[in-house]
Amino acid sequence: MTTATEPGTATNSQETTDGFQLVIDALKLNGIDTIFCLPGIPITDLTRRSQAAGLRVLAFRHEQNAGYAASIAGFLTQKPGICLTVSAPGFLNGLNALAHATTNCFPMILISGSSEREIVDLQQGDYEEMDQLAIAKPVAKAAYRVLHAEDIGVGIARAIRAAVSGRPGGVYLDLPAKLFAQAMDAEAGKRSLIKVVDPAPRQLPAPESVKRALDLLKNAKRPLIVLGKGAAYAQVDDDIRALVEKTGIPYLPMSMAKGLLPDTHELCASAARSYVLPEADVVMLIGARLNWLLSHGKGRTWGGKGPKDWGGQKFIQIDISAQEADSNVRIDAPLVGDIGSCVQALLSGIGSGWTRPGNDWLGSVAERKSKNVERMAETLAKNPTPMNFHSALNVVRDIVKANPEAILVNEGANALDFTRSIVDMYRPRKRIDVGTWGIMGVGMGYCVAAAAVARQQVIAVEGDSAFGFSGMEVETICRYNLPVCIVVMNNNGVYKGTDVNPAGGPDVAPTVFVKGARYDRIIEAFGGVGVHATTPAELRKAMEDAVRSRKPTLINAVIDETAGTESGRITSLNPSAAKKK
Ligand code: ADP
Ligand code: TPW
Ligand code: MG
Repeated sequence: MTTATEPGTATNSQETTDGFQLVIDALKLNGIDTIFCLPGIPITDLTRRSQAAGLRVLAFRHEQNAGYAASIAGFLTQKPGICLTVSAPGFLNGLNALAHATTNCFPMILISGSSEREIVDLQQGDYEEMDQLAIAKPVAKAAYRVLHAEDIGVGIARAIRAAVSGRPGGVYLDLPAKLFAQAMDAEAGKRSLIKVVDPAPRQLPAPESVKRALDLLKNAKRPLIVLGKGAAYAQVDDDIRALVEKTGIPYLPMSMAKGLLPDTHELCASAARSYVLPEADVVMLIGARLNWLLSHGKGRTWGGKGPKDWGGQKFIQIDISAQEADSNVRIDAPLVGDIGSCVQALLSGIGSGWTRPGNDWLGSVAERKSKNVERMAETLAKNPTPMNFHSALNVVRDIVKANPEAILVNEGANALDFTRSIVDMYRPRKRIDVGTWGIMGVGMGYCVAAAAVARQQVIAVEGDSAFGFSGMEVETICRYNLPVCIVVMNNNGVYKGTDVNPAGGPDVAPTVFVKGARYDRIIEAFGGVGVHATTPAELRKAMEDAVRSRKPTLINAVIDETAGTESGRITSLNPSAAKKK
């Protein structure tokens, strides 16, 4: 065991501390109160002692789910979500979530125990040997390793600052097994810790950038605001609302920005998306990237003649990352800074003499909206047998409306796309979903984090395939008795349940699952409430009961297996065989 002593300290106290304790003390000192983990060598005692020290320690059945939970806790709280894993395989299981956090700009720290450095570096075959730091680097915003107990304070401080400052992201912290048992003088240990001052400092936009943006906006005939999940993350909800309402500019919320202003707001253009994107002449992006989710800012979606042609609109982009502008198309007015400061600067620049967009623009948007809303209402009113996505989601829509504080978790293909367009959100940061990568598997991890961190009722709408990626965490949800109501949209497979094996053999097609599976029985194994629902009425009753009782509930909602489409709304991204073209 190494004994670390503080250089230059003449009088040391009698008491000692160790690596385990210093990690816990450093986290607590920085306001971290929850750890998402899966115990084992060398971090088992770290999980035990963290719990003993008053941290909430939530243990999962697979590290990927603990990691996703940490990532979304970061999004919801602006504090880095902490995921704690064992070495090599545990680390790799958590790595997916670290990459996810970086991709989605969520602050998260993956802390992994690792094996003996000397053995790993000589590749002599240690228990769970792996050069974890090197593997984490390409997918992390930053990656650090701590070798000495007296550096734990610095290591945790750097990890926190890296995770939350500037564009948030995933940070890896490598803690070799030997570190935990290192003892050092308790007083010196205490002094070695750092309470991070102003971890995510405000970044003010330059006045000339603000003026450039305002000049563009003022001269716009058909302006549009796009709100992304960066705007939701920023927690400046009132200012964003004031900006929209003062300027009178229609806005389009990206999926996780839904509810930043209520989806029922008169300026919400969601129901007229395919009209406003090509028609707008100036588009202001607030915390949203022009990636695939926005068709890279060009092509037919934006009114371009060909699939890669620019549609002719000018862009203003508010983002904390100075590198983001021009990543896909020209940004005429980049506004670099934190969203709070940028929006405030715009608000004060607008002053009182602002002219709202003309009625020709607002009227056309409103007209398209009401037509589409009417059409949707007709579809939702139908009650087909078997139940389809629309008739089931009409129920979810009502339940969310009646419980606007509930957090909606959503993944799947059709189960995702239909929910996003049918279920209105009314409050900020209440919708969390597959995010930038469109990944399956975030579901149950997100449920645990949302229930534990936000302490709200959680409603999860899950494709049956999507649910399978993290389904075992239903036990975790029951173990912690979390108020989570999971609705599995069971259409017997990926996209739909109707594919047949083209070779005619005994194996079913790769997109098809066991027909008529009873997902509701899974939760019953752990003492939760399982419900098999084949009609909207049964689904409604089950959801109402779940929300009232706050008991862990899983509803197997039987959906017409022919109802979905291949890849949901992103069929066009699916490469089809050359002969089919
Ligand atoms: P969406 O998927 O909703 O379109 P993205 O994840 O593509 O959103 O974009 C989020 C953007 O928000 C990122 O470019 C990120 O740098 C930015 N961002 C995150 N937090 C802030 C903040 N506090 N201030 C400014 N920009 C932010
Ligand atoms: C980690 C590919 C995209 S959507 C999907 C898969 C497997 C499941 C769709 O079926 P589901 O929804 O959930 O039943 P529905 O309503 O359309 O039937 N692996 C990862 N991420 C992704 N996105 C995939 C695979 C995929
Ligand atoms: Mg399905």
